[in-house]
Amino acid sequence: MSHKTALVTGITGQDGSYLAELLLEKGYLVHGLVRRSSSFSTGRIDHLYQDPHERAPALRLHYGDLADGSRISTLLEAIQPDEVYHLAAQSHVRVSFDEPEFTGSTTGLGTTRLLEAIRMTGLPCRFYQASSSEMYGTTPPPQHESTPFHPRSPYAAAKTYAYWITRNYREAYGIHAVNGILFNHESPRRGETFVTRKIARAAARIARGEQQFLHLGNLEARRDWGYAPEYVDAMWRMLQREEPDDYVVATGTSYSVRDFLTLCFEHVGLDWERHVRFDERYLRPSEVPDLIGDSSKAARELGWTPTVLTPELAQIMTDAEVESPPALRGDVSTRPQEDSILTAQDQSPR
Ligand code: NAP
Ligand code: F7E
Repeated sequence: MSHKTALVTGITGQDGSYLAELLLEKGYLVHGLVRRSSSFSTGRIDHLYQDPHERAPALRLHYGDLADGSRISTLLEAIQPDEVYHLAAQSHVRVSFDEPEFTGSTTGLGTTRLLEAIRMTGLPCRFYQASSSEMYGTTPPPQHESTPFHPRSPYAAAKTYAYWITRNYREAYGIHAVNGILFNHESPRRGETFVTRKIARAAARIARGEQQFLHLGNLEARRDWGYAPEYVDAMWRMLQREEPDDYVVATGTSYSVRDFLTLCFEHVGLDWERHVRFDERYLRPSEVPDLIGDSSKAARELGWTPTVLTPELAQIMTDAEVESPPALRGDVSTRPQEDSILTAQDQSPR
């Protein structure tokens, strides 16, 4: 068992929740950064909560926001982490076109605020940056660590900046800082407006007769979709290496949105073509057409290989939606969805 201490930003998100589980299993003391909101955002990690009144918990949460550099410094001083996993970001590509400045400040400059806090406090901690395959944009596949970037969204541009500032702090100040260039990874904990979760949930709802149609944008985009719990293991492996370096993490396979629809709908015995409608509001002003990652370096140096490929992933996600208890499903028809918060102005860039 490890006696290390980790700080995880974005602990309430998909990856943060799986990473917290992994680190706790390994015996880490895990500190998580949580931004304050008017309602609790800890649904994905509630099962890990331990009452601090009964014993000193191995998971400890702290309020903090990526916009607040001084708070990040204070927390680092107090926590003295051995490892910092920086996962927090405005992570939705379509939303980044609506909120480019905010995305730049959180997804881009948020990384600088953390790295600068590490530099100023002089802590000898290791740093993981959640870089993204979106940085490759239109550069043809397969994409690997030396493939040139061509970001196609404010999100991707912000991630590309964060990638380079991470490398710069490694080269300039000798900080053990790594970039994990992760291709799409999904799970039943994926945010509800990302396409895989949206499709899996709709397949289950349509099969139950709770919904008739699913509205989607570009069905031709191809993605390399892996399984999130396996990808957080790669993050941990990167920080255990003596020499900091950058790694692509991917399955090496690619499927279109149309393929993913077929996989989920056939799994519940439905023909998706009878239920899917096109909505141009889900198109992006500039799209990323085709991503396939080459993760041979991660296999060679980290001993990491994926076992769950897209067809199995689609089944895992659809089964989770089919089995989800009614109380947890909510009434999505009355909840704000991607479509109900898009305004006429949001469509102007096209
Ligand atoms: P996610 O589910 O959207 O989680 C994002 C996390 O960031 C949430 O905990 C969110 O808090 C937090 N956050 C957002 N803005 C913040 C702020 N201003 N201050 C503090 N915390 C803030 O994302 P994910 O899928 O787990 O991805 C984790 C990271 O990997 C992200 O950086 C993402 O861009 C990157 N990435 C993801 C993928 C993928 O396929 N999933 C691939 C490559 C890279 P709330 O819960 O309060 O919203
Ligand atoms: O879109 C198309 C859409 O939003 C996938 C983030 O985790 O992975 C994620 O970014 C594709 C795109 O993920 C809808 O146009 C069609 O081509 O699920 P997505 P993403 O944009 O690939 C990367 C690696 C990250 O780093 C990001 O943080 O699906 N698509 N119709 C749609 N997408 C959405 N969301 N909704 C639709 O209705």
